[in-house]
Amino acid sequence: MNAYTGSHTSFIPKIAWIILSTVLSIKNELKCNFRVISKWFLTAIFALMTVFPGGHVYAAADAKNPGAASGTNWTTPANIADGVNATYASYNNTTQDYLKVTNFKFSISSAATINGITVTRKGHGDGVTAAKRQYAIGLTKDGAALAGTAKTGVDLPQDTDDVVSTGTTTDLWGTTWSTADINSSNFGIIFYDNDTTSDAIYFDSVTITVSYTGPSVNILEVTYDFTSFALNASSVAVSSLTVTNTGDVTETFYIRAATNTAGSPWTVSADSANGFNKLALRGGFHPSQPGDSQFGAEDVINETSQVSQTEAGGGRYTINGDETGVDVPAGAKRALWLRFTMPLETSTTDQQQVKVTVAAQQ
Ligand SMILES: [Ca+2]
Ligand SMILES: [Ca+2]
Ligand SMILES: [Ca+2]
Repeated sequence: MNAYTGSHTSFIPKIAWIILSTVLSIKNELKCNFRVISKWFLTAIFALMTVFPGGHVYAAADAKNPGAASGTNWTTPANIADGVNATYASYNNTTQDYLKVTNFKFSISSAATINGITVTRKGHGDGVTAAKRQYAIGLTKDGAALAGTAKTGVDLPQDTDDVVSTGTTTDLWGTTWSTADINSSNFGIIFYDNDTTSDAIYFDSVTITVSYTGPSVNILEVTYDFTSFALNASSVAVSSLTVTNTGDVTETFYIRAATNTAGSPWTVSADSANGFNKLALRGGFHPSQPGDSQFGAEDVINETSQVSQTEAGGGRYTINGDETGVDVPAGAKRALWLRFTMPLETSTTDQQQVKVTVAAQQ
């Protein structure tokens, strides 16, 4: 087995996805045959908090040996933290003394929310029955006492190691965790014998996985409306949407859009071409209002969440690189400008809404 002894892994859904949705209301007024004059209004902002379950949940892994392991009546307790395969912290006693494994050196952003903790251990027992090989496991905040609820009756295999995880990405072990708790050198694991038999139990290594959702982004509420314009016409917003990184770490913004009217026949073009019942939307971060022609084809906002780029990196969602949604410092604001192109033709004169969503990735 090549597992790290006493190492830890911080395997993290690292993205704080706070979704900020701007609703563009589009009011169509039938003026003459085959021609629709439209107004679109930016009327409201909705702030929704969502964790994307799919392609935009990022994971990071970090593996280090913990700095400490100790336990009364445990034999060579530090062997669970030595990074050496098949060296064991073992216990062969009739009491339930703690093996305390700490100093995992997590450094999770203080803006994050801790969602779950998983412990993965490698070990075995000598006992000839399953009950004689069982142990209990819990977490500690102070390096000495259990925090929350220990899990008892966890099995070890006989004679030969296996690697087993306890806890889940949403299991908080019966208590709450601040990032300071997790980042503390006293955060760690407590093992103890599950019963009063003296059959030896052995632990070679252990890892901790902390799952969290991280820092936030916010969009400031603005209200504005646009002058009327016709089918197949384009218009650039007269004012910008302010997107603020309200987290405490550097973030990069993602943008997507979708029609937001129930039963709408309209769709958002995947590229920059409008069509029948198909609108086109582009966006760009810039300090001042861009001209219509300054939006490039790469600036299209469609139903797929796409990452901001630098000008050199492709130019998506930037006008000329003066302002971008890339590596936005904590607390910084960016001005997002939208360019809307009406469908070529439409089968509806009902008011339509388009929702623009901005998300952030650490
Ligand atoms: Ca070891
Ligand atoms: Ca026992
Ligand atoms: Ca661009």
